Amino acid sequence: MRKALITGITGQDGSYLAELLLEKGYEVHGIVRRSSSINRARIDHLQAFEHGENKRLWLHYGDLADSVSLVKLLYQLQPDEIYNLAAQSHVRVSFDIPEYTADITGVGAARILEAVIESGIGKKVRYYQASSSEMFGKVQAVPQTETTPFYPRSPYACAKLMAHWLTVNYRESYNLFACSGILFNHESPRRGESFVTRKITIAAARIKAGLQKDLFLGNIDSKRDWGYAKEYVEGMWRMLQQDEPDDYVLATNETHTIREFLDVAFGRVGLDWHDHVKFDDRLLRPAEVDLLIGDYAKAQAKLGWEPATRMKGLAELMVDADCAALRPQ
Ligand code: NAP
Ligand code: G4F
Repeated sequence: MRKALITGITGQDGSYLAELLLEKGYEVHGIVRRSSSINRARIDHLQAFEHGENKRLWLHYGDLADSVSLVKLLYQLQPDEIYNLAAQSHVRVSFDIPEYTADITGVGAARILEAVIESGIGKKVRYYQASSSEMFGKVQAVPQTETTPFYPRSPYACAKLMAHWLTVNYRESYNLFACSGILFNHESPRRGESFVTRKITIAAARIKAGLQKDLFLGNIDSKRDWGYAKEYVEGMWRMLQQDEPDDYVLATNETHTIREFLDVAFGRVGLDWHDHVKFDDRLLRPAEVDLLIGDYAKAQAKLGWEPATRMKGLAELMVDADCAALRPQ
């Protein structure tokens, strides 16, 4: 039975990836942070795998800030695959806590890569790094590919760039099977509530239900390449099943403004967003990423991966899920 370790298992992607790996018969281990309240809603439905004779899911306390716990865990578990998904993942927040973001999102990758070497599992393990289209920032080419130069526009993107290059560096220095997935925005009903898509779909559902009147947003002119998270975790897994480690873009090759997302989301519940959306300049960023659109040709050719869900279908399924969550059970 193959064994995988996921950092960030309680997050959007971690939960879908855990599901996928359990379906594929893996033994799955996840690192969770201690918090004052239990924070496992996204993986609660996997509890059946945590108990009984067929136990295949283990959660371990740990933190990307704590090197020793990482070395100990890797040494004890000897995983076949590691997916490093943990991060302070919010771009706007990274301007408020740049040092913390650099420590977890950037140096955190150094800690886990070094733990791979120190624990002696470097020869057999396969490592996935959750890199980001934010690294393209002020884009130097349209669409963006694996060879497009990076131009980060936030502390988050700078930290991700560090983690990306560390992944390449450890691959070249230690012959590690290490892949960097440069993923464009991917969303789902499990997306964190403070990211723009989910903020919009929750608001559309609540306004329709009469529970909320207005929605405050910042810059709604930026363009994003939005795909469906459930499909993107399949791409992560495929990267680690190749003969050689490499870096891949996962994207939809479509871009849309937030205004367009608003059209679909509010349209789904028969509302006009112009009647509800208000501008709040506190939601603007010191530097913005205006346009992202990814070319996934390499992933398609080498991994046989392609996205099935585009922005319209994605926005609709998210609104439907948020409406359903408001109905009495
Ligand atoms: P997410 O929902 O914000 O999940 C982040 C995960 O990291 C959570 O499980 C969180 O734990 C964990 N975490 C945060 N700080 C940690 C620490 N110090 N030690 C251990 N764990 C920590 O993010 P996501 O959307 O699933 O994204 C997964 C990864 O892909 C992230 O690295 C993100 O930056 C990257 N990425 C995301 C996208 C996207 O569009 N979603 C695109 C490109 C790259 P808690 O639950 O305890 O907070
Ligand atoms: O939803 P967002 O916060 O996502 P952003 O900044 O693109 O970052 C996400 O995708 C990255 C991949 O490119 C990931 F690496 C990263 O971890 C994260 O998952 O913002 C999208 C756009 C921005 O232009 C922002 O300025 O929406 C704009 N926006 C307008 N009003 C808002 C809001 N964003 C948020 N979060 N909240 C608003 O009220």
